Amino acid sequence: MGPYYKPSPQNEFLNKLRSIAQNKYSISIIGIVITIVLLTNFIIQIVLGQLYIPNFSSVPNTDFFDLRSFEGLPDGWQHEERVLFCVPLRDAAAHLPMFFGHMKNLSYPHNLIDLSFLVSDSTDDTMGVLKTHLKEIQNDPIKSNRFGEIEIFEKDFGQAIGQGFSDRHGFEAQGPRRKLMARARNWLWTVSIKPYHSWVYWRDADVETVPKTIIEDLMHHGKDVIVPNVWRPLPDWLGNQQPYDLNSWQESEGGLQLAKTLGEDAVIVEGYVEYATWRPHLAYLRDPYGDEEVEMDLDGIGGVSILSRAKVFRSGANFPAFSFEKHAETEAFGKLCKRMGYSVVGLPHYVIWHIYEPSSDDLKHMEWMAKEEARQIEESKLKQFYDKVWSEGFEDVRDDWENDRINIFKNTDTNKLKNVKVDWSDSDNFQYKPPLGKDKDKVLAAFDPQEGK
Ligand SMILES: Nc1nc2c(ncn2[C@@H]2O[C@H](COP(=O)(O)OP(=O)(O)O)[C@@H](O)[C@H]2O)c(=O)[nH]1
Ligand SMILES: [Mg+2]
Repeated sequence: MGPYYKPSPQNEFLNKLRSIAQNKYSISIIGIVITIVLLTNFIIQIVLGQLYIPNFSSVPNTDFFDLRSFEGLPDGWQHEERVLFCVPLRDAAAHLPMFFGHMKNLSYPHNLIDLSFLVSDSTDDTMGVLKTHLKEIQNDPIKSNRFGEIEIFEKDFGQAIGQGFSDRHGFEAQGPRRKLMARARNWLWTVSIKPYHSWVYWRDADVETVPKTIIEDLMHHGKDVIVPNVWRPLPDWLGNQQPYDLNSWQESEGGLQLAKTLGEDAVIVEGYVEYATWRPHLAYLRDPYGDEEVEMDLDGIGGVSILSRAKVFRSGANFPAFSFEKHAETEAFGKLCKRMGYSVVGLPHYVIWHIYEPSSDDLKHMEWMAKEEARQIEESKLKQFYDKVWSEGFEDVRDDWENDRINIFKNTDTNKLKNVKVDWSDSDNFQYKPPLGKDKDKVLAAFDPQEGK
């Protein structure tokens, strides 16, 4: 047995120090490890954009939205991004069956599309027809055909201009009409946009032909605001097809000069001779064989089919219902977005087709064509009748006479058959004997056979 060892107070103190030092060492190692783990986690969260998410599930009637999650990705459909689909409607009952035909075919996941309609100043049954179609599509046995949330708004703005083609497209009507449409559009998106919408898509009801992939086709360009080219079919007698939407254009020197000459409240409307701006129009740059992916920077845009990131609206863009840079509505929206630093783009070779509606002149011409056709039918009937009367009342002997004539003349007209030659050689020896008796005063006619040779 070894000697009993009683640690001295001095030794005890040293031992304590030693063990604390050992513990501290391990504590600091643990501390470093924890710090590294936390830091790594923090960095990963920053990179993935997932910082702290507060949980409000315990607070009744409370929703939390991290708005960074709804920025609008080029492949939004892969990220469950929701699209607010806005449709302004006025006297559109006749177009709705066609419109819903397109809606059924849309390839963007329907459950991610929220529909929003604004019905204004309609004299037809737009609301009733809308309801019928919505009822049908939302009760589709195939659930994937049904859309997300649907909202319908009704508000009249007192639109005084008729909804006929020539009423709407007359030059004088443009300013007031465009301002009023701008108000309608603003009412529509402001009441319907939700924090969870990443995109806003605007579509007119009267589009005749459009790819079912339209939303993805526009979205994958990853632009803040983007429009397709819009044309319309025409009847043969008008040349088959024509650019429709002249509101999508690039600013030009001519346009800027014109704007300077106009009053503060003036609204330039593109595509009218009254306002010659010489701007390049998206519509006219179409090449039917061109690459559909080609982009063109735009300043003004048309409203037939616009895809826009929702943040564009959230950050304050709208459809000016007043003169903004001498424009209003969608053209001014394009200009405003450009001013706000957003990308505004059009696709010259990617085309959708607006319906053909005859103008008043077209209608007049069509009326004339219909009358002309009826007249020609009547005329041909009359001709048939007279032909019949003629053939029955008179015997047509023209063919017989032709044959007779040949037969008669082949025996009488011998000129061609026989070459008549007169022998004048003995004429010089001709002895003239003056007549006698009652003819004695007669004289020979002065005739010289050589004369006129
Ligand atoms: N809410 C509302 N919608 C309208 C009004 N005017 C037209 N629309 C709708 O807006 C879209 C575009 O209108 P449209 O007359 O076809 O324009 P255009 O093709 O440029 O002449 C269509 O879906 C119309 O039904 C209006 O005053 N109020
Ligand atoms: Mg239209």
